[in-house]
Amino acid sequence: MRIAVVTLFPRMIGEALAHGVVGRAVERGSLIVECFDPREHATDVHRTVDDRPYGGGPGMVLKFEPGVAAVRKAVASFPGGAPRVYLGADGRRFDQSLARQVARWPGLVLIAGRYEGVDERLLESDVDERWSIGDYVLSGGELPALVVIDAVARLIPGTLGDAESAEQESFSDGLLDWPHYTRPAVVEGRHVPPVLASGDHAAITRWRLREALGRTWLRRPDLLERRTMNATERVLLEEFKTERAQRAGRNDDDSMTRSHK
Ligand code: 4FL
Repeated sequence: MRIAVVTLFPRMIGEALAHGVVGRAVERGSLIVECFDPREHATDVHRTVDDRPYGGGPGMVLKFEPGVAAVRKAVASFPGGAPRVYLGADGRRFDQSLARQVARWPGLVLIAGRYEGVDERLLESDVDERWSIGDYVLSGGELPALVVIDAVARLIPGTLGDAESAEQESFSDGLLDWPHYTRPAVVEGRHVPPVLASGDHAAITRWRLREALGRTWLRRPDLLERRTMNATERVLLEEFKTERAQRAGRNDDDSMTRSHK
């Protein structure tokens, strides 16, 4: 897959994609990311890309001409063109289901704006979609573009190893992850759950699914509501709730609560 990024800070993009799982996908060529910098399309001696907003106020606005030139050059770099997506707080929420769709597209142009803004006429004339990664104010669209690229890259064949890819498709889809542990077996009096060292793989699988269901129920009930549980899952979640209630009961009338008062 190939992704073009229109950005005033191309080094931010290149550096961030040079590491880890995504870095290997780039090295291998299964992911190609190319930046298009509006500054290269500035026509004056100062290479001006922004200007003061009409109507006054603080901040600068990305000028139409260098911005549009960069977007059009990015689009032209795809044989059949590509969808143009602007990253902005007013966009459609980018989530895992959108990431799955995008992973099947051959190409994509991501346009990173600046906090102060981009001339609206560029967004009207040269943008197909607006995506937001969440409700917070950032100084630019580069980090959101990187978030989109990372999430999509993990889903294209050849990025993850076979084991990791299989896991992604697994039963725990749509749930929060289960807890993870590594050696040593005890740290500061905290023990690894014994089942994980039992060698009973069926029991380990059940425990992981129970924990994933339980955590999702506790921390992100909205995710559970969007997902239908099968019979096994309903049983495991009930087990989680029962164990949790028993633990809370035990902790009520002894040391835990009183000793900390
Ligand atoms: C983009 C915030 C996407 C959230 C400022 C410029 C943003 C953003 N999702 N804030 N771009």
